This record gives sequence, C-alpha cells and structure tokens, in this order.
Amino acid sequence: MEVGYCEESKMLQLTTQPAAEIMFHNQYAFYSSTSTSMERHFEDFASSVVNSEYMQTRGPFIVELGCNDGILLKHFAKRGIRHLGIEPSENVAKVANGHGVLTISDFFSLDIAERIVNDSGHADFFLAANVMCHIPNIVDVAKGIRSLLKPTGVVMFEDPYLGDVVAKTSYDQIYDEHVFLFSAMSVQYLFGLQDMELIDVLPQKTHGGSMRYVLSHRGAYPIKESVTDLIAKEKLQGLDRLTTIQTLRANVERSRDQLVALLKTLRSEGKRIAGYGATSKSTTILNYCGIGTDLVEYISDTTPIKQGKFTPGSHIPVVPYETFRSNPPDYAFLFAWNHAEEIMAKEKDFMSAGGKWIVHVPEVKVL
Ligand code: JHZ
Ligand code: SAH
Repeated sequence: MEVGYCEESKMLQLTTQPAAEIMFHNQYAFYSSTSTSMERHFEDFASSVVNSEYMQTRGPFIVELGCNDGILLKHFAKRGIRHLGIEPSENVAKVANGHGVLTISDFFSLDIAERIVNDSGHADFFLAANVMCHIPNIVDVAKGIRSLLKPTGVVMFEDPYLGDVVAKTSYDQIYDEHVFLFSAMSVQYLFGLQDMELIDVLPQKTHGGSMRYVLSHRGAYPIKESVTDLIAKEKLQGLDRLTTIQTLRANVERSRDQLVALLKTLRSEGKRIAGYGATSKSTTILNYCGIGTDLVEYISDTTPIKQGKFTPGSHIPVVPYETFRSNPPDYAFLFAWNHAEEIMAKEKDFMSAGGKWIVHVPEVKVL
C-alpha cells in the first residue's frame, strides 16, 4: 500500500487499490450498527436533515450512498419519507431492507444517477457517510451527484478528516478501502470541477475525527463562515503542503517504533496481550508494524461474520467477544479506539480486575 499527495487538488490518496468487487460483495464484514454510539450519531444525522434549513418541501426524496445496514435511512423509512439507498454489499443491504429501507445493489456512478433520475426524479438530499472516501472514480461520482441533485438540492457527506489524521498521527485511517483522506480544500476542489460548492462544514467526533461537508450547486445558497474559517485553519495546519505529509510520515514511523517496543517489553515481562475490535484500521497497524501472534494472542470482535477468521496478513485469530470475557488478557490493545468511550463504559469488570488498555492514538500509551 502506497500513499500519494497531490499539491494541486490537496488530496491525500492511495496510489493503488484492490478492485471494488473484491472489497464490497455479499460477505462484507462491516455492519454499521455494531456500535450504540454510531446508532445515536445517525439518528441525530437523520433529524438534522429533517429539520434542515435546506429542506424545501414536505415530500423530499433522499438518496444515500453506501447505506450499509440502514443505520441512517431507516429513520427516513420510519417517517414515511421517500428514499433510496445505493449499496453494493448485498448482505448488509438485506439487513437495511429488513428495516423497510429501499436499496439498489450496485456501485454508484453517473450512469446509476441518470437511471435514478429517470425512475424516481431528482433528489432533495444526497447523503453519504464513510463511503465517498472509498471510491476511486470520485470525479464520476461527483458528476453523478450533480446530475441527480435538484437545483435546490443539498449534499451532506462525512468522512474521516485529514486534519485529525495529521494532528493525531492516526495513520490507521489509511487502509485498502480508504482511497482518499479529504479536507475542506480537497472537497472544494473536487466539487468545484462540477460547478458545485462547499456551503458548510461540521466537525464530527465519529471515527476518531470526521468532517461533514455540505454542498450545493454553485450560487444556490450562501457560503457559511465555517467554510472560510476551516480553510484558513487548514492552511495554518499546512494541509496544502507536501512537507506536512512528510512530517506525518516521520511521526508515523516514530509511533510504529514506540508501539512495537511497548508490545515487546510487555511480552518479555510475560504479560498477555489481546486485541479489542478487529477493525479495518487494525489491518494497517498489524501489517505496517509487523505484529503477529507472537505479540497479540487474539482479537475479540462482536461481529459474527468476522469470528473464526484471521486478520489479513498477520493471521491473528478473531474470536467472539465471549472469549474476551472468559479469558481476558493482561492488556487489551484497543484497535477500536474511536469507540473508546462506549467500550470503556462497558468494560468496568475488565478494569477493576486489573486489566489495562494499550492505545496508539494520539500517542502510544498504557491506560
Ligand atoms: P470501526 C469500518 O472501519 C470499515 P473499522 C469502513 N471502511 C469504514 O470506513 C468505517 O468502518 C466506517 C467491533 N466492536 O467502527 C465491531 C466490538 O467488538 O472502528 C467492529 O468490527 N465491540 C466501512 O473497521 C469494530 O469493533 C464493541 O463494543 O475501522 C469497530 O469497527 C464495539 C463498539 C465494536 O470501523
Ligand atoms: N454509511 C455507513 C457504511 C460505511 S461502510 C456508515 O457510515 O457506517 C461503506 C459502505 O459503502 C459499504 O457498505 C460498501 O458496500 C458501500 N460502498 C462501497 N463502494 C460503494 C459505491 N461505489 N457505491 C455505493 N456504495 C458503496
């Protein structure tokens, strides 16, 4: 896996990516609704759309890209609001259907957008969470969004934010599925090519620091101060310069060395270490740092489809959560660090029995 940075578009991106069909299919391993805090987040997102200042009609049509198990769209379905999810991973789309969510099982593109316009008309809202950053032919997607959106329509999408990755050295946001790490500057550039513009930005706590981007056709709505403020902040942080990314690389290397040293020290003291959450992010940590079963005994995860399998490349067994309860390690490596609050709240027994946490973001340390 290799990362490149474009000084023209200000985009941080993978230079190669596996074919989409290898990653998104009928055995997709990530179900959005495995976290209660994410359930709450998407319920709030839905309410903010329903009560949005950009809502121009009593009968809106809402399209969502990558709706997964329906964590967001089910709130529109429940209210009887016309909606459509585009979700190529059939196993998760089926769960969404079970919640009354209407889906098309396909990869979004300009072609699909035109088909939706023919069949159902233009969209009032185009929503997406943690999926725009997954799609390499992003210019085609932006074209599709432009043709699908009503003249007064609004796009709201959120993804892990480059500013947070740089500030926290959270390099585990870089993995096969994440072809892009966006900033306000790169999003403005991308949609500017389609005569669209960024009208608001809303920082989110999810996934270790995300940004919600609000866009419309150029001139449809005033641009909020939040946009100019964030872009000024990004320039101060250096997100418009390769040198910042080179500093990130040095920080990543330091973080890796500290992490491996900590794990080795603990193991040499005879401590047992197990992972908590077989996240996509952990794939980068394990492979980049060269961590295998010599350091991490197992990884516990509540997702049935992940259990009984092995982590890609590093071959650490993924076990049911019950194993963590019945055979807890001395140290739990929090691979799902973005869910720390939720997890710490439910692991009081582990901690009161002397269990400790290893975290690597924003710094490698033991809690
Ligand atoms: P989590 C995935 O990334 C992949 P991941 C994807 N590419 C993406 O962009 C984001 O999601 C949105 C488990 N768990 O959210 C469930 C527990 O075991 O950090 C999940 O397997 N116990 C689409 O994988 C994993 O951890 C718990 O108490 O990095 C969390 O995955 C909780 C809360 C979770 O995303
Ligand atoms: N929105 C959910 C799911 C994110 S996971 C959340 O935030 O939790 C990313 C989802 O996007 C997966 O379900 C995947 O199947 C879907 N996806 C990937 N490429 C896509 C594409 N080109 N068009 C539509 N959906 C896509």
